Amino acid sequence: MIETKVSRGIIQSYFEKMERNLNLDVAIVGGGPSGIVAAYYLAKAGLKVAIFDRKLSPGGGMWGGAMMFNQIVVQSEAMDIVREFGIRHEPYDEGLYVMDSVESTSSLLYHAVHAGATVFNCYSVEDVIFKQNEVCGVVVNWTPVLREGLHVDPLNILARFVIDGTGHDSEMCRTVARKNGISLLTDTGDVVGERSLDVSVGEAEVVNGTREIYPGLYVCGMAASAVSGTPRMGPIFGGMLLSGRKVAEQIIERLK
Ligand code: 48F
Repeated sequence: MIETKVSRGIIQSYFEKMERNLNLDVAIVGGGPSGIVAAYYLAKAGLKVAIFDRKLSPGGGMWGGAMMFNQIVVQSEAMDIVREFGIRHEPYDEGLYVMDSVESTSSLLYHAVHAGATVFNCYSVEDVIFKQNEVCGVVVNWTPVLREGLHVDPLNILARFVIDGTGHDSEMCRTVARKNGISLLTDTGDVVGERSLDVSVGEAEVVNGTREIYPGLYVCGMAASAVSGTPRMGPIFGGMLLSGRKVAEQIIERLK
């Protein structure tokens, strides 16, 4: 009966997909623009990479532009990435381009998945796997389980490297520091917390701050700003794209 076939098709293919991703090269926590760009370049380099995002629709803060005015701004330094993802754009002012935020977000996702990355939506990463003072995987649960406060254990996914792309809260960095009595590679040894807005400094620092913050744990995007205590930058997205590409390049180099 077609009714059973529909259900079986979903269940079989879903669990095959999940099983293929139990042992990753890179687990990316957070499918915001920086995490998606990282996934694209890592997958393009032939690495096994998955994004885990707690929302039904990954894409983070890119869908809504600013104040839900669905346009974004990207500066010329990052326009080669915009072109690589086939996002249509218009020059706006010196060194600045505007584009549709929905087209931009969906293009990032489309190309990351087509390059070979897997996206697991509705997954909340609630912890990391931590062995011999290294981060080596993620602990995942259904977002609705956590939202309902249900007492249900999570599942474990091993990864050679984990990227914290969780945005303003830098959740993975916070969790690793809080639970394991270790120091992150920051001024305080902990998450410093992002500073108030300064566009040019924030954009430069988010790229500078993209790095391995603890053995096995990298940061990109706003998580990189928040962990190091550098300014937020608002709805200009070049820094996010450049940070995503930089973290991918660092890991690709490491795994050579
Ligand atoms: O915040 P977010 O868009 O990440 P980003 O790549 O980009 C920041 C910009 O959108 C914007 C900005 C630009 O100038 O300032 O804010 O740094 O997306 C983060 C994603 O991580 C998911 C969350 O649902 C969002 O889609 N996320 C956060 N914590 C978890 C998580 C978690 N513990 N488990 C799974 N997903």
